[in-house]
Amino acid sequence: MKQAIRVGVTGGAGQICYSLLYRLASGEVFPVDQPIILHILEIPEALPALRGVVMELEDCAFPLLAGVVTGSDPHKVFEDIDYALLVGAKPRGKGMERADLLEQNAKIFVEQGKALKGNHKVKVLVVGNPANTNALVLYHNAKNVPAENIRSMMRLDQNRAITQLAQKARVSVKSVKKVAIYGNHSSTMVPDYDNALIGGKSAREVIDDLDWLRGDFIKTVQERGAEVIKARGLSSAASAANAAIASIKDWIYETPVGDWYVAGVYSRGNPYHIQDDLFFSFPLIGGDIVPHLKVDNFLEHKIKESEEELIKERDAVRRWL
Ligand code: NAX
Repeated sequence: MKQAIRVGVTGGAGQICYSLLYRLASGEVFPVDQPIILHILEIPEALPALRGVVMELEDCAFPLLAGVVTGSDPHKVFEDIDYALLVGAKPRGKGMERADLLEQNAKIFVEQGKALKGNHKVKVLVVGNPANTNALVLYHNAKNVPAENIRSMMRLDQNRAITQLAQKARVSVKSVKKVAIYGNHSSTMVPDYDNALIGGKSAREVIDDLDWLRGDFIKTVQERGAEVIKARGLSSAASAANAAIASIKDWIYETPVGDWYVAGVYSRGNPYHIQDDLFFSFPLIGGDIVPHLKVDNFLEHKIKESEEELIKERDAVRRWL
């Protein structure tokens, strides 16, 4: 039997993990017959609920699940992990200012960064919001974890954009390729209609409705999370877990020819002159940012706005970097 890989997951008793953990344990992510050990971190108050989640994992009798480690101390739970899916975060409470949200989450990601210090092999996907800035805080505190081993999740935004384009063009999602999202995972994110392809042709030409592309398309993708909350009474969980699974697959398998994927990556030396020292979403092939893409002035302006928002977020957590 192959040696098990160790997958750290935080926020194990939360909504996203109620889908994510079972999909990881089912063996759908890693290459065939790869045993996995889950290392699940939760805050002390949520450990009893996590016990229930683990009981259900046991009751699935997943053949590839070789063990489950749980606890509240990241220094112990993260020991020797190969992957870290950092889902747990502090939600925005009633009346909480964005600066407080950034600060409270920064503290979490300082600690988790320190717990990963010196782990050269770990691949870290930050899901918990504000995901891009949490990833930046983590990077600055996880000494010796290479910048290219840390990403923030943007795949849900990409999937949302793919579906919107497919529905508008009345085609299958399979026909929609090269959808990029730039910037922050927030309401300033920028879905790119200029480089997307539908059935191999420019999405802009196929849809032939620039007002829709600049208006409803972008707005729907940016506000989809809030719409799900309105409809379901709870935030996106199954689709977020699905995007986390896809993000790991994007990372470890070859990018299909004729397509790309998106993730928030460390901006140092990027080909688009986005400021250094941010986690910024770009289209990627393999591990590399796709260079030389052109967008119209409308999108370019929006990308600048998202960059400015990330710079402000960085300013708010400066003392944790
Ligand atoms: P829940 O509130 O259901 O679960 C979060 C869990 O994290 C809770 O069980 C909580 O106890 C735990 N937690 C809090 N602090 C922790 C810490 N320091 N260590 C370990 N666990 C901790 O939220 P859920 O719906 O699961 O969403 C999780 C996070 O994902 C949120 O921050 C959410 O905003 C974010 N999202 C990010 C997305 C992205 O595309 N990047 C999309 C989906 C989602 O909104």
